Amino acid sequence: MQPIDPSMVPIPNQENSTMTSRRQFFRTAGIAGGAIAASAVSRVAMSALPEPVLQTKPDTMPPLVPNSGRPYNPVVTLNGWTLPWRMNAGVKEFHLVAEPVVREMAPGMKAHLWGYNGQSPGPTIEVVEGDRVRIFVTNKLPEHTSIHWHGQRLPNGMDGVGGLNQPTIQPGKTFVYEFVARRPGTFMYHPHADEMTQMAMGMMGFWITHPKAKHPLIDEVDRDFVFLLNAYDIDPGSYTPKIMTMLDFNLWSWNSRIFPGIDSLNVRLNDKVRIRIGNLTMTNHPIHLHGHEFLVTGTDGGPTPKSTRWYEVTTDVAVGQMRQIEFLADEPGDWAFHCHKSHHTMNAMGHDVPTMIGVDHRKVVKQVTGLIPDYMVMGERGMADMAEMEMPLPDNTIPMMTGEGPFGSVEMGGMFSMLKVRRDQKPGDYKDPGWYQHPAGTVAFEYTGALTEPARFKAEGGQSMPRAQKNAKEIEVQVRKPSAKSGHSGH
Ligand SMILES: [Cu+2]
Repeated sequence: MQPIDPSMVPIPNQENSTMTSRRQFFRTAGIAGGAIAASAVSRVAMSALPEPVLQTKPDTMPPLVPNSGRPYNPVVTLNGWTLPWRMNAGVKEFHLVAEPVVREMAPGMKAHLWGYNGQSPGPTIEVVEGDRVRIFVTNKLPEHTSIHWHGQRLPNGMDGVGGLNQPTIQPGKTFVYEFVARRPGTFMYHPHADEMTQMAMGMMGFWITHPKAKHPLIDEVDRDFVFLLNAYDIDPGSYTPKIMTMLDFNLWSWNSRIFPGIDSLNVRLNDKVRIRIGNLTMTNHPIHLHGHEFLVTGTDGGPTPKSTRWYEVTTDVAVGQMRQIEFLADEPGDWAFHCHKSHHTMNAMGHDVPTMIGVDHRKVVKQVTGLIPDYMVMGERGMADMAEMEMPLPDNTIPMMTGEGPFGSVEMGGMFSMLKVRRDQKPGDYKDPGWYQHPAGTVAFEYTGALTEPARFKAEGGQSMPRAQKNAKEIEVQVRKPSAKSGHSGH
């Protein structure tokens, strides 16, 4: 992605058409109706646009410690970043640029997406409860857009539904959104114009409003991570998502990254950790953490009342929802952290393949090889072979089950990462500490002693419930997926 040429960004004082659309916007959005004083409007019109900040790398950037405005403990966006702002007469000004981007989803695989400021998802926006926020949105897409500030309390004309709350932002135009961040919490932003296309193309981002003072329901934490659940349908070997797909996506991602491209969440032993997860896919995701129990301390509606919290290891994040979980990271190790739908921890090509477990292919293979010399049977012993087989892949895709761990292939993909808990991870250090060094005698190992007969044979006669002596006909059920076409559209 090339950095934006600032001269391409329309500046209100120089471009009449932008002024026109802006005047029209304020009229239509009903700001004159009392949401913002007239003086504020003219101040916006007078000010130049803040220079847009771009990010070209998909790395997890360190937290952006606020250097102006009220202090807070910043979040870390997984494989993402926080958008810097400028203070203008007490108003926090941000500049989002909606534009086509190239996102590396994992090393070896790039996708042509739409996003904001060089990446998909867009940068995280962080403000403090009570802040007046002004967001300039420049549209560099080939079609109109808008931004909806999912979950916020704001004047109706700032809610961003194209056609309902405002005219859409035409290509080349810049609109201004301005409101006070009224309640603390976790929010998302995404277009509300040609949503099906624009969300399938990766347009979305996170918004955090930190509490202005100590809040009875919002604890202070040592590490605060955020990421969005998103999904794409990109055929192996191609670059652009299929936007008409309703449910059968083949790339299940966190912040438009797939395992092994998703960074681990690296924390210090006994850190209090918060993770905020937003779902902008078309299905729910039961997010599961190994080795620890967590509390759901917040939703997109705000912090949860203490009486509603109980310990869990999996929490479902439904479509359009946000869940905020908190736990004490008091078990050292590399703990898996993933969506529990097994098809969502798999990359492209894990779909529409008939089940072949137990099928003897030898005769078939012999015949097919005569016609197709490279023919290969998939999944005769289960699908784990897929992680290791050396089948030539098309360009720009990665194996459906992959990722090297310290003991071999992890056989995962998609929505999978790790929580790495280390005694010597320094406060504020988010670097990957490498693989966990297990203390001697704490790793599962192969039993090499003598094998005994299974105990159930001996127990057969001694059941408390007598077995029915029916002369039942034995039935063996053979399960095979009906056809590749009928698929599994329900997951
Ligand atoms: Cu999932």
